[in-house]
Amino acid sequence: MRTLYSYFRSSAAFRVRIALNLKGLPYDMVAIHLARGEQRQPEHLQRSAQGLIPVLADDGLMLTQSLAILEYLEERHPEPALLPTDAPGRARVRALALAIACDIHPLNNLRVLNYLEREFGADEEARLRWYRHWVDVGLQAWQEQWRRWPGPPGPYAHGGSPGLADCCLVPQIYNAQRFACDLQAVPDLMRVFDACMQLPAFAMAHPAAQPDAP
Ligand SMILES: N[C@@H](CCC(=O)N[C@@H](CS)C(=O)NCC(=O)O)C(=O)O
Repeated sequence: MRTLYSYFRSSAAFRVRIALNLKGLPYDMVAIHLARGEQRQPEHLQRSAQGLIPVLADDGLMLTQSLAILEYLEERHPEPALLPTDAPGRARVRALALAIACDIHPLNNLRVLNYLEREFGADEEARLRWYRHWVDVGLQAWQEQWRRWPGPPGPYAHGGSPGLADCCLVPQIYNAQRFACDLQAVPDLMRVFDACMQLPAFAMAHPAAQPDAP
């Protein structure tokens, strides 16, 4: 049996929940309460030396890093595919996924926001400004990049079936909504988000649907 170490609001765990659901792979969920610091407890550091979630325990392996987990699931369970069959398509989808996972999300992680507060005295308003700035510029550039290299017609990020880019985009939009970022500037992304959220795999993975949600 697989176990996902998750937290309802974690967008990196949200990516993995979507992928497991899309592929129809059952899993148990263990909640790691990030706001209480459970990710830094010795028990969790045994799973992830970085003290992060998600971690997926599968087949005797302790897998970390959401994008590596998604690629692992894709290799082990190829259908339904998260990646296109053509190399240019795969490059496009991976670039879209990585633009979120490497360039937007890490700047706004809990530990980064906490460090800004602790070491630089950033108050709530300053942290919000930081958060919104990186989401706004990141998503607007994402939309521009997405338009410049058109993929197959939607409704998803790359054609008629959801994939790796959607697994990253949807949680990032959820975060942006939570922090009242400027989503009017990214109408194309909102259309993709809305199409994804119609699917049970995405709806079931949503933070509000998680057993550890308050
Ligand atoms: N690059 C990692 C990022 C994982 C990550 O940042 N997880 C966050 C939750 S979304 C976390 O565990 N944060 C704990 C903290 O900031 O202390 C991945 O994609 O798995």
